[in-house]
Amino acid sequence: MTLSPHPLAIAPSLLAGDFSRLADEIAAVEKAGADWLHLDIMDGHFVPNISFGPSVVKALRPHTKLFFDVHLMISPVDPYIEAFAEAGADQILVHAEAGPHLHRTLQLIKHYGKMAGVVLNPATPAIAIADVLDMIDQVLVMTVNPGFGGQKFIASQLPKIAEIRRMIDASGRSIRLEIDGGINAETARQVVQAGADTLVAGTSIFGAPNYADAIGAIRAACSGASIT
Ligand code: S6P
Ligand code: MG
Repeated sequence: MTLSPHPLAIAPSLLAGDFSRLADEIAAVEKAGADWLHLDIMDGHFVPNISFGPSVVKALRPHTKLFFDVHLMISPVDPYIEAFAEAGADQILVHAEAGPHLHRTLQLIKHYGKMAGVVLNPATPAIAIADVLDMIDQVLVMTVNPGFGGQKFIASQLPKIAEIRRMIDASGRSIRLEIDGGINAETARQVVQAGADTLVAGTSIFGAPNYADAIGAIRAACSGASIT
């Protein structure tokens, strides 16, 4: 197994930010050293919570140059791809569990010129992405059941992360491996050791008194982390 060729990217999840001043929160994490911004879209159907939609993404787009990593927890998802693409998403992530036609959904994301990723819930095996590896830019492994921020990291996902790292390496393609749920300095190191290169963190950044310190702590914990 090899280390990811990608430099570590840290993507604060805006879901844990103060919703009454989202633009300020984005500016603060950008200044604090965030690499990307992760935006969680929930529909109250695919997941038991509702967050915000494309109009909010569009309103936030002019406020930052950060890469918009848009995590769609919605079903059906195809009718909304165009709206999120036009709202300013840079990458659109869809759940393998959200519908029967994942390949078609990924084609649609590519049609709109966006980077595409597949998300796997904790109960979904790695094999679910095997036949779409040739058309994706990222795999996102959930280390909580999606729906709410602030949940406990599910450590049983570590072997799956390592398995997906091997699949990506074998594909020879440039595909990022992102992890989402319960990420803090301690769990960040574990997932990077398993092969991750991109980390979503909500509560551990936006819940911290100093965002730069929180991002720095995650980065420091991962520095030199070697895959075992
Ligand atoms: C999981 C959630 C994730 C978010 C989350 C991470 O329910 O929907 O997709 O990215 O906000 O938050 P935290 O607090 O676990 O880092
Ligand atoms: Mg997310």
